[in-house]
Amino acid sequence: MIDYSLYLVTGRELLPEGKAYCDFLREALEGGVTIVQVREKKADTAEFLHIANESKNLCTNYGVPLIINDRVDIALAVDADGVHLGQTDMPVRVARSLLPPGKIIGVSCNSVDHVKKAVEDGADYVGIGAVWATNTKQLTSLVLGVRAVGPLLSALDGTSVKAVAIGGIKSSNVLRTLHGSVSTTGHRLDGVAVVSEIVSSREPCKSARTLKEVYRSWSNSTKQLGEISPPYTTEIIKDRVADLLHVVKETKPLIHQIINIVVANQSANATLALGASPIMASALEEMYDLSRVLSALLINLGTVTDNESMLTAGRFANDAKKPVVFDPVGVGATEFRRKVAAELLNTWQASVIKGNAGELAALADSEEVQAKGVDSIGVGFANPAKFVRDLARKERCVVALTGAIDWVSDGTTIVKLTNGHKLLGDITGSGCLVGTCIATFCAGAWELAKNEDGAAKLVRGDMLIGALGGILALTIAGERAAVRSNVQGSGTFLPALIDELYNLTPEKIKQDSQVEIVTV
Ligand code: 3NM
Ligand code: MG
Repeated sequence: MIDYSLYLVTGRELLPEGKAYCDFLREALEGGVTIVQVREKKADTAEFLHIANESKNLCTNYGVPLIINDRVDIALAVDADGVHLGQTDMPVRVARSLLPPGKIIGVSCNSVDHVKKAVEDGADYVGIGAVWATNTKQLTSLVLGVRAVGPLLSALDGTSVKAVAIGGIKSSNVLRTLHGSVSTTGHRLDGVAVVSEIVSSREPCKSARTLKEVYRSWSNSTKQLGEISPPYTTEIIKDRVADLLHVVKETKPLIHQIINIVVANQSANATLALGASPIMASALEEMYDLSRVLSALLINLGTVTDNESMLTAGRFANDAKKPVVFDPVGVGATEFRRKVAAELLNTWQASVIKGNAGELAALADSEEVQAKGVDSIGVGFANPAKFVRDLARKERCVVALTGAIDWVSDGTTIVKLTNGHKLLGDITGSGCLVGTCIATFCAGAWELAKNEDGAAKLVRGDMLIGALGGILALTIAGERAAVRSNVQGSGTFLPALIDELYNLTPEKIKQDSQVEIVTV
């Protein structure tokens, strides 16, 4: 059995000034790399052979398999454990016929067709990339992005072919890479392959250790989002949501919101009304400092002018294992918004994605529901329960589909919520207010869980309960506001809504919540 978990690919040109190759490789092996590929793009045959021999000796000392990039003859000459082949290198079948039995053959893949072909041809593993942008290699195809790895892994279902991801993997994104690179069938990566993060490091041993530790805690974690959901009942949901309101009032969490100008004021007021503390900040320079003190981050795509801040804030929040709530307002409206949303979701892991049918259809590339500007048109999805569950599995987070009926799923449990009032649709920004309320309840969930061990998780806290809490708070407040005798229409409804959020109690939530757990 080969351990693919930390796959080092060499690149001598990236060694720090003055670092000898053999010293670097020894330190990397000491740090725990589990398999080594010698990749020499410029060396002539004699030099390649020399480096391969040196590598073979070191790897043998550490009991680590050695793979040779591209050159079957070099692999044979040094009795390496296998070869790695690119799409334009020697075909797998030919390499197999030249190598002794039992040697490893790996293939670089960046499409489902590549993976299918590699399986057919009898490859032992595939390298899927590039998952992130990289300067180490001139790429011949577009960067895949973490969210595109899942379908390639699905193509390995039912086979014994292993998979590693490659391209731009660093200690800062390795957990995001592992968490995001899972197929909807639950197929995960067997490892990560890196060049520069280890080769360019002044301390290759330490760099390798860090990566390996993240892999280890991730692979040991049994509770992966969308795979095992705690056993929820409607009573448990109501109790926990009610508890979260209490936690919010007790802890007054800071909710950092990058939000649009249309709704900024009412969103800040809604946050305060629930007992939390809003900060509406979007300057790039302050994203790091805020990430240290916030309890949840809301990123609302309403007026897309701060994309750099959105990218950066989400990364910092992921680093700190804090909730990131993404509201892709009007994402289907323009090509630009689609592009920005894809870039954001490929960069950080959202904890909750919240949207109306048109927005979520656009994110999921579904033609089933159309949108006009920021509004959804038509009757919605034929099977909304299945839609949210599948999108949650695909995006690896909680998905909340809002509308007359709200649907929420973590990929396993699916919850249907029927609270609400027509007047919520008659004011601007009620959807954005839901996002704000979700971020506030997710902050409560984070406060509850912040001291738990979350090494293998991207976020601490129960984000399903957070999402449900935010929706229930706003829709229950909406119902209560609408029946107030002084509410004449949408103008008087908005301040009444803020009042009802202000006066909301855990008891009211328990009493009014209309929660149903559904199956598909
Ligand atoms: N193959 P770094 S990307 C060797 O996409 C290689 O197949 C890739 O280097 C592929 O870890 C890549 O420094 C370079 O980004 C990866
Ligand atoms: Mg090659």
